[in-house]
Amino acid sequence: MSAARITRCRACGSADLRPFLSLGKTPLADAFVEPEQAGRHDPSFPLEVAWCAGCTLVQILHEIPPQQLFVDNYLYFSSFSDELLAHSRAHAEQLITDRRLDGDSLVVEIASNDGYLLKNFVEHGIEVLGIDPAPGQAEAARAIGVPTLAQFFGVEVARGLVADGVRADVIIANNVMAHVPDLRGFVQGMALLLADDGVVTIENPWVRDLVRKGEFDTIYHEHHSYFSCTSVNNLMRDNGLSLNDVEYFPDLHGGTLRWHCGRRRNVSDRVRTMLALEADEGVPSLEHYASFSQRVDETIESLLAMLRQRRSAGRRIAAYGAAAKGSTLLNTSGIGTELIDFVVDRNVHKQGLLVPGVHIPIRPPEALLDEQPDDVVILAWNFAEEIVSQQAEYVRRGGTFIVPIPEPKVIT
Ligand code: JHZ
Repeated sequence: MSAARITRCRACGSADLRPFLSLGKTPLADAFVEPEQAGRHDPSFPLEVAWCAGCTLVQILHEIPPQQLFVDNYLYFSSFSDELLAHSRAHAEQLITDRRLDGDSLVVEIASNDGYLLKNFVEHGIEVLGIDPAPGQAEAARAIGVPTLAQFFGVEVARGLVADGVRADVIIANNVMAHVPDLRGFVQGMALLLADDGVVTIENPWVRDLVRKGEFDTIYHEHHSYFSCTSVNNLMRDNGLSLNDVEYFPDLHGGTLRWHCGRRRNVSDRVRTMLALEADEGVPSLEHYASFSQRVDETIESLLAMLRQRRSAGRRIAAYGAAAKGSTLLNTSGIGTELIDFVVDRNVHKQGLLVPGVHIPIRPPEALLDEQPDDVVILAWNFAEEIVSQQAEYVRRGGTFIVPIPEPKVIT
């Protein structure tokens, strides 16, 4: 298995890509390892990030075939976070009201995972179609009544659906656009599938917050692109959609934007304000990213110093959340079982396996009360509040939670 290095921007085709950060070589963040393979050295691939002078899109340069990322090695199930489920329900209810959806409407979700979002429309008698190539997740979605096409979405799939007479009133693409190597085909496919007066809503972490809050661990091979409002505006305009509205969710996945797009141009003041804010802060420029590499080094050094100091004082350390970002943090920092005994995670599909690269064992959350480690590093820091409230008993018994990002900090 090898990673191909791209030479042209995946959004605008420019050959002027300027690298600004290298995270070395890391294993695939969701390629969890069977305990029998503990002795092996996992394949790892360069993780290098660049800015495009043509359209300002931030992107990684090495591409792993999507089949390996999302079919062969993908145990992420969306339904393990109550906060994400609540956010998704609110999103569905807002769409039902704003778009006056009813039994004659069709909602398509790309990367519908285990049906965590579409199930809300099904409850209201609205027709849905999920599209997701991950076999276990597609199966779980079907089992709860969400019809799902187990495929990668792109212009070909859209053409096939349109040929069958399918047109979507709403297309939802949450946390998937970053995963797509052929961005233009992806957006053109959505433009094709969308009804004339339909809406596309797209959510993705905001690259402005990634930099501002030092969220370097969200950079891994699954995430080909890191979006700003400016780069999304360019991408939509060039591929048959118009960016018409934008919402900001500061706490979701470290800071998420929801872009509303349509076939017709109807641009809101919120879009103009957001584009102006990004221009003011310099988000579209290369200078914005110039000192990021140094910031990453500083975060890693202070996390290592903190954990080593606590470990040498005799404290036992565990971690919470076998998240993809956790794999990235541990591998880029070189933190293994010499510092962290085990990681806990609610996702039953990950329990019993080892974190890629560093091979720390993954156990159910109950292990925190069984073992009562002194410190727990929250690798899924985006859900820190939810996790700490679930683990009130661990804290009551004297346990300590640490968040690693933006700076390592004890929070309980
Ligand atoms: P979480 C995934 O990244 C993968 P990850 C993907 N590439 C992507 O883009 C983002 O999501 C959006 C567990 N957990 O969601 C569940 C508990 O155990 O931050 C997950 O394994 N108990 C598609 O993997 C992990 O933590 C809990 O109470 O970085 C969180 O992973 C909660 C809330 C979560 O995404």
